[in-house]
Amino acid sequence: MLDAEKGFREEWYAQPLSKSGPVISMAVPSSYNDITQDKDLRDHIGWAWYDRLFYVPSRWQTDKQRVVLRLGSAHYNSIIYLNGHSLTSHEGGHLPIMADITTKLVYGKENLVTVAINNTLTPETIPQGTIVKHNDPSRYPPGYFAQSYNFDFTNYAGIHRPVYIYTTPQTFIDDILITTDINGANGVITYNVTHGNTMIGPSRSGEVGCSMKLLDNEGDHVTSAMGCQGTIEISNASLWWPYLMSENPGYMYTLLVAVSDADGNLDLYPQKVGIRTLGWNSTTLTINNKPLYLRGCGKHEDADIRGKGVDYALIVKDFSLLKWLGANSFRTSHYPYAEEIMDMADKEGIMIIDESPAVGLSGFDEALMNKHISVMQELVQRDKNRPSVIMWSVGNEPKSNEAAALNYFRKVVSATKSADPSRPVTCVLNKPKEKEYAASSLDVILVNRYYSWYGDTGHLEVIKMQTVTEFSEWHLLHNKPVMISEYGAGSLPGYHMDPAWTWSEEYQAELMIRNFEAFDELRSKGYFVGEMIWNFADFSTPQGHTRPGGNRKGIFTRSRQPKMAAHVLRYRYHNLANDTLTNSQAPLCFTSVLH
Ligand code: GCB
Repeated sequence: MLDAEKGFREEWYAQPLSKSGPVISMAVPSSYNDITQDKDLRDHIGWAWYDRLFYVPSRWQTDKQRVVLRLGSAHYNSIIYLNGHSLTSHEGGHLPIMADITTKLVYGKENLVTVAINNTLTPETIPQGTIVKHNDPSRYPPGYFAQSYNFDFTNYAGIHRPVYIYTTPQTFIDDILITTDINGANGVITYNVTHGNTMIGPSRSGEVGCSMKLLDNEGDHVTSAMGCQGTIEISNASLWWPYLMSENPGYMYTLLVAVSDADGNLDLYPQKVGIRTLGWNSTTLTINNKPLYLRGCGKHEDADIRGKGVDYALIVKDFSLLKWLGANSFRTSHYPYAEEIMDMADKEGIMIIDESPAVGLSGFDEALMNKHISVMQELVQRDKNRPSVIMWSVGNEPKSNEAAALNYFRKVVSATKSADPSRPVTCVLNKPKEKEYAASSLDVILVNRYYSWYGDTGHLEVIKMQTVTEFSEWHLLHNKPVMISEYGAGSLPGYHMDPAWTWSEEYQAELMIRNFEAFDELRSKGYFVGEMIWNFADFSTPQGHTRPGGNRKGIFTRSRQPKMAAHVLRYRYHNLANDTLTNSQAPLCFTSVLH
């Protein structure tokens, strides 16, 4: 029988793990699931242990450096030890974990960091899951259990993002908050810098000062300012525009923040700043006062071998494909993505609907709500300065037909808005609008609909009618902008059937084209603000009889090769981009190609 607590009881963290038993090599960052040939490791539920020895120079101590350990993320529940002592813990994957380790290090020697990670999901975690215990001894071995969860992607586990140890001076920049505005042709940057002090050694922290230098995207000096809070106005500013909405998308200045104290400590941080405004009302989303139409994809952090581990080549490839498609946006379905991905989005002018890990929630009690609010606060804290982030999504497909969802989402949305009043807040819905309790709290209504796939399978001819009716009614009911956040069909690359048949490339492509007819009609009504195909690429899911090798709704294969659908979408998105540039709402003429 499995002894989950053994590592803690035997204090595996007190020495290198290899002294407590056999260890295997593991890549960081990566999910551990698909790295080896071992089925038990792939399907492991419970604690996994990592460790690493690292050398710390004594210079860091003589220079009175503050030292920080930062993990980009670890999934799901992590306990971190340093040199055999408990350092910190964190619940939830997809968001960073940080700890000041200055006084816990041994300088001029090797140090040991140990991380215990547990991927178990329960009704109290976000996302939720259930451990199903099978107690029938005639059918299952003793103690047999399985993890189940209500979402459609593999619960990959491990240290998914880079781990850094970095230093700062003992007086350091703790946080920077940037907001931007436009005043005629001028850009306005408002900044608020907070600083901290480690209190090692004497310090005159009262005498800390801040100074700012603003550089343009070539690195040339634009202007300077003094003070930890302030406003900078830039004449004839270059604005941050989305891809294909300007000749020069993703323009960013660098605010070089300097914090210094009377002891000669100087901390510098080059904060990227994209100047842009967002607006929203009952029909429209705007960026820099121009109406926005989102042409995008739902995505996943997902690849073979690596699972959800950060992979630089894959990040660059995905952005290259997004631009090839003519997409201007994606949703970080169904959890916050790596900061390396968010950096690319800022730089390339790709807009992001930034989603929390709250996928498929139910139950809606106060404890879950408080946890959900903390996750939203952590997410806002991480991504608040990113020009690419144009909307927060508090979750995907909650069971918001439960009456308790009303109060729950009011509070989660309102807490998100207090954390950041500058962006609209949504939640991605799928319940019938007649009995739905989250929508009334949202700024923009995002709905997932799979007409002619999960319902009326094979009847592509009903898509237009059903989609137009559905989305018009959502708008009518809530008087808010609406968009389709998921639609699509599975297809097996190379499988062709004409006339179109489910799972063929033709079916996927024609289903999209029928949807486009509906979207164009909805656009002409003036409140339909975007469309996102499900999904950018095929991705891994739990094994199941409706998931041949995973979810196959990708318009690209898992190895990022285009299916017919990708070419169809590319044609549409580039046309839409031209259409948006000329500000016309006219429907496109592409819809009859496959008829
Ligand atoms: C959905 C979910 C997404 C699934 C998709 C599907 O509504 O939001 O996570 O993968 O449907 O393919 O069924």
